[in-house]
Amino acid sequence: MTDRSAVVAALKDQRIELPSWAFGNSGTRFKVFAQRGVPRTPQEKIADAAEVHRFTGVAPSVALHIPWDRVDDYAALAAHAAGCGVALGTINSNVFQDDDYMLGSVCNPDPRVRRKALDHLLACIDIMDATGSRDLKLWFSDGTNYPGQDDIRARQDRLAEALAAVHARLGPDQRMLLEYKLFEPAFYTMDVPDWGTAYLQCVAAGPKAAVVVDTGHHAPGTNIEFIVASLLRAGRLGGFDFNSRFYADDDLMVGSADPFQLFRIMAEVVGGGGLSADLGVAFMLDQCHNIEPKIPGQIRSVMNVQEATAKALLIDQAALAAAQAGGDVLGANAVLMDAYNTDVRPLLADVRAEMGLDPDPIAAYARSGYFDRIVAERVGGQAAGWGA
Ligand code: LRH
Ligand code: MN
Repeated sequence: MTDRSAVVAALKDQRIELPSWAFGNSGTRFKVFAQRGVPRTPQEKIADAAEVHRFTGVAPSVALHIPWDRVDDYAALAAHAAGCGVALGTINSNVFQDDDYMLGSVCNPDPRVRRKALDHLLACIDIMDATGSRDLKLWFSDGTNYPGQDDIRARQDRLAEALAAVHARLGPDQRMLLEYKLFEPAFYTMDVPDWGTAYLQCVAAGPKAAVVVDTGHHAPGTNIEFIVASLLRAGRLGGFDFNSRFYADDDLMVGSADPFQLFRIMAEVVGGGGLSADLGVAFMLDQCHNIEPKIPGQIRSVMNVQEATAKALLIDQAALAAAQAGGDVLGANAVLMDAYNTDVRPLLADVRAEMGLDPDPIAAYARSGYFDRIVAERVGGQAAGWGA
């Protein structure tokens, strides 16, 4: 049987990074619904993220998105975060919201535009130097809408050129994480549409480049855990942008649409040793709480990852290996399903209690009065959003 103390230790050591943009207003092309108490500044977003960490104990860092989180003094912002009890994490570049990028950023046919995009990516590394962040996350909206619009191979060459320049600028302990996405905003080709393209470009860029798996960026029916197992095996799984979806890039709460898929993904992470810090897999949330309250939405999302992880840690690996080796199809499947069908909420409540936390983070947050306080304080100013 699985060693409970090892499971508890792994759950206490779990680290889930929160996206600053999840605390701002977000929506769809149809409507962005403004919510009360929404932060107006990066400092307020970080304070809200710190509340999630206060009640879950496993979300000690916040990813920033530039320019949404642009400030004059990033070292001061890092000090502010430390004062709130969290650290600044992954720096997300943004070369998808400028008119110049209509035909692409680093893949644009126009060298002037490519230079502009590359300068932004390099500026993000300057920010990492100031915040002490390890990872630069690169997602490109680059692509084409019609066959023939541009040369697919030439765009790959342009991308490789930019990634090589970024890789060369990285410091010794810094990494670049390349995120792929099947479609949107481009609808014929995306220049980084899938894990294979991301992997090829990372290998070409160098050893500090790894792939990010955003769970909302695949064609329906894609076996994401197979991709996870393959990237882990190749030593190029840089991290996850966790969310879930029923149809496209819905950015819903991770595990809410398909908790069994999240379990299968975490089963491959656990099986491949991806929970150990030295593999450096970054577990990040990338979500939008369009209609639900944002801080409780993030708390629930962290809990969903914890539950999937706990179930994956409870897989009886020895029994699984024996059944697999013996060709015992039903037996092997049953081992996994036993773990998945285990109610891990009591175990996680115990883990929280052992961490000095309330066993029920959602209820504890509701009782804290934090929401009423920020609603009262955050009057005036411009609520944060995607600035699109
Ligand atoms: C693109 C994406 C990317 C972010 C953005 C907020 O769809 O997943 O990770 O930059 O969402
Ligand atoms: Mn993402």
